Amino acid sequence: MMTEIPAVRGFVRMCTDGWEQGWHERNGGNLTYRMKPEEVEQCRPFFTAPREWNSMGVQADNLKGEYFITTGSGKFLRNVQDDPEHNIGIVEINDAGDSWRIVWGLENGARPTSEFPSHFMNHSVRKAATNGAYRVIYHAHTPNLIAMTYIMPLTARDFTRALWQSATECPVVFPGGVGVVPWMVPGGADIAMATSELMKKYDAAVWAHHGLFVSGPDYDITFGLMHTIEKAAQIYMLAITAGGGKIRQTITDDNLRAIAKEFGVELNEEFLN
Ligand code: 2HA
Ligand code: ZN
Repeated sequence: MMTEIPAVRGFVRMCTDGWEQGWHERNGGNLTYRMKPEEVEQCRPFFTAPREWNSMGVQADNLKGEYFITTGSGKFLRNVQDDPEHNIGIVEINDAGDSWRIVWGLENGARPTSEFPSHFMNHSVRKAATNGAYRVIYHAHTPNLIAMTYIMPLTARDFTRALWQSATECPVVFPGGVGVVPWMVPGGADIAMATSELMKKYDAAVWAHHGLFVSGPDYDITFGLMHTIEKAAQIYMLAITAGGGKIRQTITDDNLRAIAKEFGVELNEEFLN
C-alpha cells in the first residue's frame, strides 16, 4: 500500500500532528516533500496514468525532474489520514522545471496546494543552500506567532530576539533566526519570491497576520522547528499578557552567547547587541 511507504506515512503523520496542534483550521496550511530517488521507485508501482502538465508561473533549474508529495489545494489537513488519495498527491516536475503533473493521488480533479509556487521556489533555494539536504517545506497557521505579528515591529531582528529570549532551546534550534514577510496576498508568485528571498538566509519565514513557513531536511526536524517557534511565541504572548505589556527580565545577549558556545551553534550576530 502507498501509505505504508515511509515517505508517504511520515507525510500523512505530519498532517495529522499539525491538525492536532490546532494549526490547520479548515484548509489552512500546506506541506510538500521533495522525494529521494529511491522513494520515487518505491512509490512508482502505485502511480496512476500521468495527467496533463500544468505551468506554475515560476521556474527552477535545480528542481527539473523532481517528484514532490504535496497536500491538495482547498483540502483539509484533518482529512489526510482517513483519505490520502483525495487530499494529497505526488507530482512530477517537467524537464523545463516550470510545470507539474499528478502521478498519484489528488483524485477527482484536485490540485496541489495553492501555495505550491511558494513551496517550489523555497525548495529550490533551500536545496541549493544545503547541498540537497533540505527536502521539506511546511506552512501552518500558528496562532501565537500570528498574534505576535500584531504587536511587534515586523522585522527579522525583533522577531528573532523575542523568540530566542522566550525559551532557552530556541537559539540552539534556530541559530540563524527567522525572517519576516510583511502582509501579502497569499498563493501568488509575489509572496513566493519574497519568501524564497528570505529562505536564502533563514530556515523559517514569518508571514505577517497569516502564519509561518519553515524548511528542513526531514519531517521530524521541520515539524520540530514549527513546534519550537510556535511554542516560543506562546510563551512570549503569555509573558507579555501576564505582565501587562511589560517583561521584567529575560535571557540576556551574554546568556545567548553562552548557550551558543555550549551547544556549538553559531548565532546570527546581526541579531545580538
Ligand atoms: O492552504 O494556508 O496560505 C491554505 C493556506 C494558504
Ligand atoms: Zn496559509
